[in-house]
Amino acid sequence: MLEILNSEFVKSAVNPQQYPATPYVEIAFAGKSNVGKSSMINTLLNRKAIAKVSNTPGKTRLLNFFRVRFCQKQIQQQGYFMLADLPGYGYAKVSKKERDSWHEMMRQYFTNRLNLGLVVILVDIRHKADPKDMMMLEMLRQTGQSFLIVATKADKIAKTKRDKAIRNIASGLQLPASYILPFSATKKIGLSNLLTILEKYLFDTRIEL
Ligand SMILES: Nc1nc2c(ncn2[C@@H]2O[C@H](COP(=O)(O)OP(=O)(O)OP(=O)(O)O)[C@@H](O)[C@H]2O)c(=O)[nH]1
Ligand SMILES: [Mg+2]
Repeated sequence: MLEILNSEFVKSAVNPQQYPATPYVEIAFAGKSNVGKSSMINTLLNRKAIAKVSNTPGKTRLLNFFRVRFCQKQIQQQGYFMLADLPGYGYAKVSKKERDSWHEMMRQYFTNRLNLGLVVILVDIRHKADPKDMMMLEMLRQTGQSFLIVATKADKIAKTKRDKAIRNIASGLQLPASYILPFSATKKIGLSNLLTILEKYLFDTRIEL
């Protein structure tokens, strides 16, 4: 079992020159504004507010980097990974100029962040696949990037409706339903599954411990 020991905010950045230099593999969280990226990071890291949560969509406009120390209990190994909270997309009220600069920021991140390992894409479990999420997936596929889809706010629909919601999202994104993990930051639904996936990822990619 993967256990998060502690985590610290490292810095915010826009340009590749500002990204923190690090030997550790990075896991990035991306998704539409307000989908729950920062909330999910706080839940994963077991912190109340290391990532800023807001009711105002589009609050996170920068790339925010964190360093996380973890432990794998059975084998008693400790290590670090980096975590990036990426700025949300799809918020209607931003100007074209802001949208273009977001796009450029993402393009640069995906092409220049050499330690980037896994991208977690968040979608709202209540909504069907959105063209902006498809665009994001396309950007990742073009660069051969590994990704995982998490359907957030699972507490907002009845448990009996979860499987169907996941299947709908999966067919919209043209992915198998097994690629999509239901999650809730408030009720901690899916947290242990997420930790298991991250553990498998971190150990399979043989990061330096
Ligand atoms: N019920 C419920 N609400 C959630 C959950 N996750 C996030 N929220 C709420 O959704 C709103 C947005 O959450 P954030 O975590 O700030 O979303 P974000 O994706 O980081 O948003 P931006 O930084 O603006 O892109 C907040 O009001 C959260 O409290 C969840 O799992 N369940
Ligand atoms: Mg945020």
